[in-house]
This record gives sequence, C-alpha cells and structure tokens, in this order.
Amino acid sequence: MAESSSTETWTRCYIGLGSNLEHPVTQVATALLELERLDHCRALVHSSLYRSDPVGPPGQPDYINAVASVETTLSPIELLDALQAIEQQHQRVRIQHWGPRTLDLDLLLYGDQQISSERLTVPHPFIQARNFVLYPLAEIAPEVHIPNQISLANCLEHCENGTLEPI
Ligand code: ROI
Repeated sequence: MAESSSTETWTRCYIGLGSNLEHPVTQVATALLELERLDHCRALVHSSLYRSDPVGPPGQPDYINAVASVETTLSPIELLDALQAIEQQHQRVRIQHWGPRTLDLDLLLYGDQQISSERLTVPHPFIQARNFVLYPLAEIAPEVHIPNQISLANCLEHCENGTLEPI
C-alpha cells in the first residue's frame, strides 16, 4: 500500500506554565502530561521546573514555572481553548489580579505569528520582561525567534532579575 502523504501543517508553539497554589510542582508536572496527551499535538519538549519570586502583589507564595513546546495542527484559538480546558481541569483559582493561581497556561508563541484579538495576544505581551519565561524558554529553544524582539539573548539581558532557580 502506498504511504499516505499528509498536507497538514504543523506549527511549533511555546507555552508558559505557572502555579503557586495547591502543590505547584504537582500542578505543573501534571499539566505537562496533559499537554503531551493533547489531540492534534505532538513532539512535546519541556524545560526544567523553576522556582521563582512572585511578580505581582507581595505576600503570595513562590511560583513554579516551566516552558513547554508542542507542534500542533490546531489553530491559535483552538490551542487556547485546549489550554483553558486544562486550566479548568486544575480547578483554576485566581483570587485577585496578578495574585496567586493554581495553574496558568500562557500561549507565548505560535510559530512566527503575531496575533492581536480580544481573546489572544501573541507573542504574549510580557514575554520579553519575565525571567521566569525567558530562562526556561532559552533552555529548550535558545535560537527561537520572538516577533518584534531583536533576539532571545537580548531579552534575557534586559529582563527583570528576581530569584529564579531550577529545582
Ligand atoms: N510570578 C511568577 N514568578 N511566576 C508566574 O507564573 C506568575 N504569573 C503571573 C503573575 C501573577 C504576574 N506573577 C507571576 O500571572
């Protein structure tokens, strides 16, 4: 039998994971497994897990952060829906703006696309400022192109420098 040739387009995307409630290491580790099992996604790669100083209101617990990457045939909004479904499975709680949360899954990059819609801004608006995004991203994709930025290395030079430690 002839091998079927697929015309599907696979786009590599980067997703930021963050949690600082309800056993954050378990939240992030479980979310990575759930990302691996997503339909229409393949080839998951993920960074180490990092403990990071909270950005936002003081007095909240430290965060656990990581960055994952998948190739997908989902559109950006379909992928966002899938990420939000995972957040809901984790009984996502967000008590206050920029306050503690059980699980955040941010679509950081979708290929080289720039998207600005009511539900979705890609690249993620704070990608260039957050050390807890840039260092894990550099671990898995040091040469990745971030639209509108000179380079990932340049972002790393200028980002905030709160404590960030691999665990
Ligand atoms: N701070 C850290 N360190 N890590 C996060 O993932 C994170 N996520 C957020 C805010 C509240 C801005 N602070 C964070 O959404």
